[in-house]
Amino acid sequence: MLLEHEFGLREIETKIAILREEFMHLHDYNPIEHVSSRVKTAESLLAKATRKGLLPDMDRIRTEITDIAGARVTCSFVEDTYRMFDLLTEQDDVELVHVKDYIAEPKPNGYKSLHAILQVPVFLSTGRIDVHIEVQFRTIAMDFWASLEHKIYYKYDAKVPDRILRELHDAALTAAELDGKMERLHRELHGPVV
Ligand code: 0O2
Repeated sequence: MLLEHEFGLREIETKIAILREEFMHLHDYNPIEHVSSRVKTAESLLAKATRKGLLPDMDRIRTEITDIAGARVTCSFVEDTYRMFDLLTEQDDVELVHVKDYIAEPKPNGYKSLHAILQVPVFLSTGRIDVHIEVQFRTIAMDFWASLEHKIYYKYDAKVPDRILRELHDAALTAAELDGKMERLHRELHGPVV
């Protein structure tokens, strides 16, 4: 199952790489800062399946754990996150299963990102299988905030003091302000991309 998801993830990574290169070729502009991806380890998948009471039903694990494979696309500006989301999900062989727009509606702690669960076909020697891939689109500022928040959350073993939670929330607002400012400046210098 992990290998099948690895294959699906590679397809998504290739699609993103093609979009990025074509975009640079057509518009002389790179909307993606970086892309990272991972497939859950067997241990982490087993732990999540156990937590959700899905064992030993492999079909339920396959349909209910939709982040076995994930890619994170860090974009320059907010409009690029939506643009990349649209370009990827409009493709014929990509089915959008579910979307959570934490950019439009941030989580109470301040977390922002656009999450998409995609379904892509993988063609094996035994035939076609469909796998779910989670893709997160975010800006550099959102990514900076999320990685720091993640570290703090683990440092305090999920019991983060209120003062730090408030400061993190403030920092998320500052990051959003910076995103807005940078995007305005970029538009002023270059105009809209397309
Ligand atoms: P990892 O190591 O990044 O994979 P789920 O339990 O995933 O099925 P949930 O929580 O509704 O259901 O999924 P959601 O909201 O789409 O979030 C899943 C992932 O988004 C998380 O994966 C994180 O990567 C990221 N994320 C969501 N909320 C936060 C947040 O408040 N702070 C930070 N830093 N990241 C967040 P995992 O599995 O937690 O970890």
